[in-house]
Amino acid sequence: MDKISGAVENGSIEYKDFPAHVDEVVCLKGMVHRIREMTGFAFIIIRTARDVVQCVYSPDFSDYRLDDSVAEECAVKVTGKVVKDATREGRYEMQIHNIEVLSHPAELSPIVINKKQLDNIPLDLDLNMRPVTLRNPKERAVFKIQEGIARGFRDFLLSQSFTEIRTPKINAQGAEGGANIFKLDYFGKQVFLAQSPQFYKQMLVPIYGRVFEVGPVFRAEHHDTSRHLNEYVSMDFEMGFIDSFYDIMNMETGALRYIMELLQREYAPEIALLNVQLPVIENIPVVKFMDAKEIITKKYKKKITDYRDFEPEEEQILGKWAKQEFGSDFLFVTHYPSEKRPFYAMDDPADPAYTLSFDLLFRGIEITTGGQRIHDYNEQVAKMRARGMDPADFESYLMAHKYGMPPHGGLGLGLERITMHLLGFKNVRYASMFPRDINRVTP
Ligand code: AMO
Repeated sequence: MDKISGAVENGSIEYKDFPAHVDEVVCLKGMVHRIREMTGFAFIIIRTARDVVQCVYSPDFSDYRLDDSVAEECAVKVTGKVVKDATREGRYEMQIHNIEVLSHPAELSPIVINKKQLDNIPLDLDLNMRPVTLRNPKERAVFKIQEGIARGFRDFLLSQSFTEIRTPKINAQGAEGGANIFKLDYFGKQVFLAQSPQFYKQMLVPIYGRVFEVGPVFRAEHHDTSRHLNEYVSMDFEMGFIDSFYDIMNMETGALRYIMELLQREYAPEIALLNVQLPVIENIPVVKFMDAKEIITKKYKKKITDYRDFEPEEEQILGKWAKQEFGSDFLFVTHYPSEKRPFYAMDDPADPAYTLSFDLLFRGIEITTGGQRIHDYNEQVAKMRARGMDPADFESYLMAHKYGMPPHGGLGLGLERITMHLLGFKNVRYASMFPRDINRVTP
């Protein structure tokens, strides 16, 4: 009788372990990335889960006889001896003893993916061919780094006594207002796709104190812009018993610092491959919304046309200002006008035209919105009514307020947005593995 032990050995060595195995025979499983035939020998480059490893075929030490059965994008198991690379200082390679071909592609890819960089492929073609283009080491490195960002966010918050939650994405109400909400027919009833986990994370504060979620959210963006997706990953947290919304900004600063340290420590190959300049995070400067507007007009001589929000160009000016004045890639802007913030934002008691809320700009672009929320039931109901909302439509959300909740606040950080700006992409689609935009639902 078969018995399942629960152990799955990969049986393949990782490149980082090569130095400890010099002169030993080891096994490497991966895809044939590239074959370069030379006179009397050949380089067979193997792409493993994270590495691209140089293996050398030569009749002098290979039992295997190289023929047409090994082609690019064959899945192979290679055995051979680890040796120092004679021509590249500090690098290692494998002298191939044998190659077992596990599978063959039906066709060769129409796109050359085994160069350092995909050659000027238009974005649309890159996205259409993602199952193939992601095989390129630089393209796949983007999402390894993205893994590190989400992992850092999660690990840091777990270390700060947060509880990880998973909230529904099919909802009776939208949380963020505005027209960018997807409507869905739900067995004859109209429901909505979650724009954010806002209601649920707040409801869970009286229960778990501090909660977070990393999950998909949906925004029906009607315009094709370089920084909006219709589905993106929102990294949210919400924390109770705060003294002020500065607690939220402090927690985010700690999380970002942890993320950058984690990337430096555990994602060095990808950071090097993509030539990423990781920001050093010490103290992040803070400026009030109206003071920021004044800086934009007085120092940068830009005429302000809208005092309710920033134009993208204004955010860029502020990014430049933060870098020049404080050497910081990040800038917190606080006290946004109440009329541009959602109904759950707490107004500033000192001046209710503004809210106890903030955005975080990274290199001149918004990556986070957050702030303190209204926790008092009557105050929340009054603000809803003042905005023409019917509190009866939000009965389950308001249960949290009605039956008691602590002062609290939180934030939402767009995973693709932070990835995009960390890696210097001009378009957010490069930072989404399989982006959804107004024209795209495949692959
Ligand atoms: P907001 O709507 O500002 O706030 O969203 C928070 C962050 O999510 C990212 N983001 C997007 N990323 C890609 N495509 C989009 N269409 C898109 N829209 C937003 C941005 C933005 O800063 N509930 C609040 C957060 C909170 O207060 O806790 C919210 O969702 O990085």
